[in-house]
Amino acid sequence: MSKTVLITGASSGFGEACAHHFAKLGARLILCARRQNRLEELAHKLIESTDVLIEVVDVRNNSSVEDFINKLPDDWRNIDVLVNNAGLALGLEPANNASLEDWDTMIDTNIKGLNYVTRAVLPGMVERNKGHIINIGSIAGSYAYPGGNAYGGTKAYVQQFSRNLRADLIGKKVRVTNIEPGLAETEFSVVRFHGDIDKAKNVYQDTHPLFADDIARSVVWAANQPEHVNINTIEVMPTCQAWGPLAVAKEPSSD
Ligand code: NDP
Ligand code: 8X3
Repeated sequence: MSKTVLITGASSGFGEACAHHFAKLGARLILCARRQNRLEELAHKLIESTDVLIEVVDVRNNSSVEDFINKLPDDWRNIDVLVNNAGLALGLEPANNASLEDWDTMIDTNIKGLNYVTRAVLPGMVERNKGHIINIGSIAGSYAYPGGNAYGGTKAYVQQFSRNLRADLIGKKVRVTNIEPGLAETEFSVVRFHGDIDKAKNVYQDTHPLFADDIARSVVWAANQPEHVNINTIEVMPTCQAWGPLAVAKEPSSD
């Protein structure tokens, strides 16, 4: 695969695993996230198998996203695959108790950040009539669960935005895929619980969750389809996860 792949949120979890999988196929990698040390460690591991460019970028900051994309060296400008992976959940409180600041951070990252990177990269893809945007949505964008509130809302946005991108790109050879993982053990829950490792571990205890490699395989598979094939959506759950019954609140009668 002689493609140039840009992965956001490459410093851990799915993004880091995608970097390893794409590197194995010989793709050139542009990796970004906020934690420079993590990116450097990853680049150090990958550099023997492929060319790697790292950049510290906070996707919430549109001017730094634009700067980063506009100032890419000439031989890195033609991005073939964008993996819009940077994102997070914060909190699992019911909406009436949830932190508005957490809601804003999720919206700024999962929605606005994804928009900024897409808007910066897409014109080049359209001009070259070639490219693939792979968004990382979530099952939380399709199925509601207690405490999912704003996080699920942001991933519903990713789902519909992905479809609308396809509508805009009709007639162009630019593909769009939304990958919707279920329960997956990464740093996701540590972030969700603001660094409470025990609480995060408890989410996966006595389960066999997805791991980052499971999702990276789906991402790479979608990217490796022949150019006339667009994988619209991939929804992936661990076998131990399924839907429950809809909740019904019972009110005991007074007589
Ligand atoms: P991780 O916490 O392991 O990885 C999240 C990545 O996003 C990190 O590399 C982090 O890097 C990056 N990131 C977060 N905020 C920003 C920002 N403002 N700017 C740039 N990068 C940022 O979690 P996952 O790998 O699990 O999550 C990846 C994606 O998958 C997310 O969009 C998440 O919502 C989604 N997802 C996760 C599921 C799960 O159960 N794990 C299931 C379904 C979807 P840094 O902190 O260095 O900036
Ligand atoms: C992460 C999956 O079910 O924890 O997006 O929200 S879930």
